[in-house]
Parts: sequence; structure tokens; C-alpha cells
Amino acid sequence: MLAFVGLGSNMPGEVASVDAQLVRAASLLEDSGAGRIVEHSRMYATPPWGVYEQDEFRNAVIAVETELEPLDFLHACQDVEQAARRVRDVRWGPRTLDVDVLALFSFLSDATAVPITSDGAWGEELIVPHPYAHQRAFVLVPWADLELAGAPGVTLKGRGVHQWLEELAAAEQEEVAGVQAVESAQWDVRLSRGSLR
Ligand code: A4P
Ligand code: MG
Repeated sequence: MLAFVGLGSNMPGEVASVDAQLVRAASLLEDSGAGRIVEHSRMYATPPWGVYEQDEFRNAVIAVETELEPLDFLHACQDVEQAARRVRDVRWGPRTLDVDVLALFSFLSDATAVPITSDGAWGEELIVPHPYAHQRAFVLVPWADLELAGAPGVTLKGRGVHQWLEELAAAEQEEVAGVQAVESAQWDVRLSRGSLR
């Protein structure tokens, strides 16, 4: 199964920076045995969405190849959130780490991706594709960095990542322009070979 995972943070918590939260999250997810990171976006600085009176976020998207079942994969992501001693008092408010399962795909023998949709199978616990993923610049812009975002069959709600991004950019030009790639030495070095090891 191929999983696209969104990482977000706007509180450093016990590590040096919000960037470091995302680096640690990606490392932990791989080290936990949940799967292998096959591709990663750049690191982005993003204005807060939902609740505006909070610090800017760092966001990134990774693609993970996993043998786990969908719910077990979600739990692995939640374990990584817990490891960041995630604090979250307010919905959409400040947090040390958010690890969202954006979308899941299985593969046909000709390497075409087939979207896995929850259709209520896991109730509220796991909804895929993530209900807001296609509407958020802080998700779509990093996601569009990935080659796999344009792979055959990689669609959410019937459209490709680039297509959703184009639509959002037409409607919310400022929101999309506000999402800016930033230098993040650790992120680039540790993920540069598509793997953390
Ligand atoms: N859940 C259901 N489906 C999923 C899924 N696909 N992935 C359930 C992850 N979790 C899923 O999640 C609440 C419940 O959703 C969990 O019990 C899980 O089983 P949560 O992470 O505890 O709650 P949350 O993250 O506070 O709420 P929500 O609605 O998921 O918030 P978002 O959508 O994650 O938004 N601005 C910027 N710039 N960058 C950000 O990263 N993030 C947020 C949080 C707000 N503003 C932001 C950012
Ligand atoms: Mg979340």
C-alpha cells in the first residue's frame, strides 16, 4: 500500500525547532517499522489555517510504502504524534505535531494506483482521503512536489493533486502563494536518498 502522509507543526515542544519536529516524525515513522519513505516534499513555511492567532507552521508531505493495514498504519502515525508529546488544546490550534493520513492507494499489477476510500468502513477513526486534504494549500503545495503525486491513478475524489491545486490557486491565490518552500538543512540531508538510513 502507498500512503501519502502530511506532517505539520507549529510548536517546537522539547526539540530545537518546528523543522526538527518534522524530521523526527519522519525518522520515527520509518524506524517504527511502519513503512519506507519513498519520496518527500520540500519543507514549507505556511500561514496558520483555521485558527489564525497562532504561529506559522512548517508542513511537508511524505510518501510511504507500507505493508500495514490502513487502521494499523493510522495507529503508527498516532504513535509518532504521541512521541512528540503532542499537545493540542484547540481544534485547528497550535500543536507540536500533526501526522495526517492524506490518502491511501493499492496497486494493480501494471503499477496503476487504485485509491482506497474508507466509505465509512472505519467510522470517524479513519476517513480517507482526508476530508480536507484537497482544499488546503499547506497540503496540496508540498504534495505536488512529489513525482508520485502525478502517478497514474493517484486521485482523490476523482481528481489529481495538481488539478486540485490549480483549482485552489484560482480561487485562493493568496493562500497558495503564502505557502513557501524553506531551507531546512536537517530535512534535506536526512531524507536526501529517499530514506532516512
Ligand atoms: N481521523 C480520521 N481520519 C483521519 C486521517 N485520514 N488522518 C481521526 C488522521 N486522522 C484521522 O484528529 C482527530 C481524529 O481524526 C483522530 O481521532 C483520528 O482518528 P486529530 O489529529 O486529533 O485532530 P486535529 O488534527 O486537531 O483535527 P483535524 O480536524 O484533523 O485538524 P487538521 O485538519 O489536522 O488541522 N495550518 C497550517 N498552516 N498547517 C497545518 O498543518 N493544521 C491544522 C490542523 C490547522 N491549521 C494548520 C495546520
Ligand atoms: Mg490531524
